[in-house]
Amino acid sequence: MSSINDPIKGACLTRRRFVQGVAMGGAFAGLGLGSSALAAVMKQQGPETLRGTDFNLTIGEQVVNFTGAPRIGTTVNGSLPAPILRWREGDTVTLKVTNLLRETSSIHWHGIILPSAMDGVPDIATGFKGIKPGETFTYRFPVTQSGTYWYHSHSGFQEQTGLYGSIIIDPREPEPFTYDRDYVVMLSDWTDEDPTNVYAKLKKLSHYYNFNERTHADLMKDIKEKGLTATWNDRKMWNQMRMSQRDLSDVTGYTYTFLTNGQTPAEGWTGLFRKGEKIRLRFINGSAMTFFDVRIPGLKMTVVAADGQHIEPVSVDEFRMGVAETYDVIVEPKDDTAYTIFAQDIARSGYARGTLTPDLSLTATIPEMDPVPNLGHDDMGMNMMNHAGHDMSGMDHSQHQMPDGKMMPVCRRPEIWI
Ligand SMILES: [Cu+2]
Repeated sequence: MSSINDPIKGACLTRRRFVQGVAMGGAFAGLGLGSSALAAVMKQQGPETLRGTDFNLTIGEQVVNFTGAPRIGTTVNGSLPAPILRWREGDTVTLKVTNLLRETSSIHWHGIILPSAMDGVPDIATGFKGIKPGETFTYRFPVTQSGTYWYHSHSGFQEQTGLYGSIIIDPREPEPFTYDRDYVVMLSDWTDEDPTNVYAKLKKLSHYYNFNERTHADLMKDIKEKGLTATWNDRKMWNQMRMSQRDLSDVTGYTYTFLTNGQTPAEGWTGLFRKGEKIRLRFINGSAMTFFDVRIPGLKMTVVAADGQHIEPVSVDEFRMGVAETYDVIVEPKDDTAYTIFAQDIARSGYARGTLTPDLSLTATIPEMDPVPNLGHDDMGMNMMNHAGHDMSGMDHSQHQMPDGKMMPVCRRPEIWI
């Protein structure tokens, strides 16, 4: 049932396809804005917010440039990340999704409770075979929940190449906390490489992007500190699993540029505030492969929701986000100071960065990355399902049936390359 092989066949983003994609990007010029102009708009503003009950979303290709080298990204309405969708609990939303790619596409509404036929995972959602090139699929479903969620392609490597966006659902009833303004902080990972190549390299050599494997010197140090028997037993367990304590990420900053709302660490994304305000930050890990450790030096974060669900508020200095998770936190800057939102990848190979500031002329220091952590055996626990229900083992768990007969979507994620 595992569909590990499908995405290779389905994606086929060959070099030639990229070249074709450039021509495709040119087609956007006909819409009034050249692709470079659109890219410039995106850089300044991040994704736009679409509100209401009726949405037209067009999946296409677009020239993007995150590293100095132009590449083709997968976009929605010319935007990477895709537009922020703002719904209202209790409404019925209609989303007409048109696929201008040359391959089948799909949009899966992550964490949204809906009828199976609307779930958007090809061959899993009832009767849904994906959206063929040139076709429009109309999703329509009642919005029965509130909170921070996201959506993404469930076809080929389109999520890795940019097809992901945020969903904010405003609640009918007041929430158990207040805030003055809110921002989406969408973290993601971009690679200039063709994801098909990244995948192929990992199939051949799973450590390809991991430069932090433990060395002989580490071994001698362990023996000195823990003694030979303890070290031996420890290593034996890792070796039996054919893993190591440094198996933090299969794909790292060696190929990835980590993005905050589509902005590179060099540019950074900026959110403005007024001193004394309570700011709700809606963190979403929309990456294909990356776990992030998130902190804002100088600010306590009060986590008020996880994966869209209210939780008993907890105040933290840092939290770890798995792929596809969302966390809502509230921060209250007391000074007219700029703060860095710092999201290091778990392997410390890079970071995503944003700034919260009362004044665009202020800058905040960017901290050094922390040392590479070693995993404990618990971190590699036999439960390979991450917090959001994403299967980290590459197996296919499709959907869960809810008590009322509705399907609670759980992503099948061939794009997680483990
Ligand atoms: Cu998902």
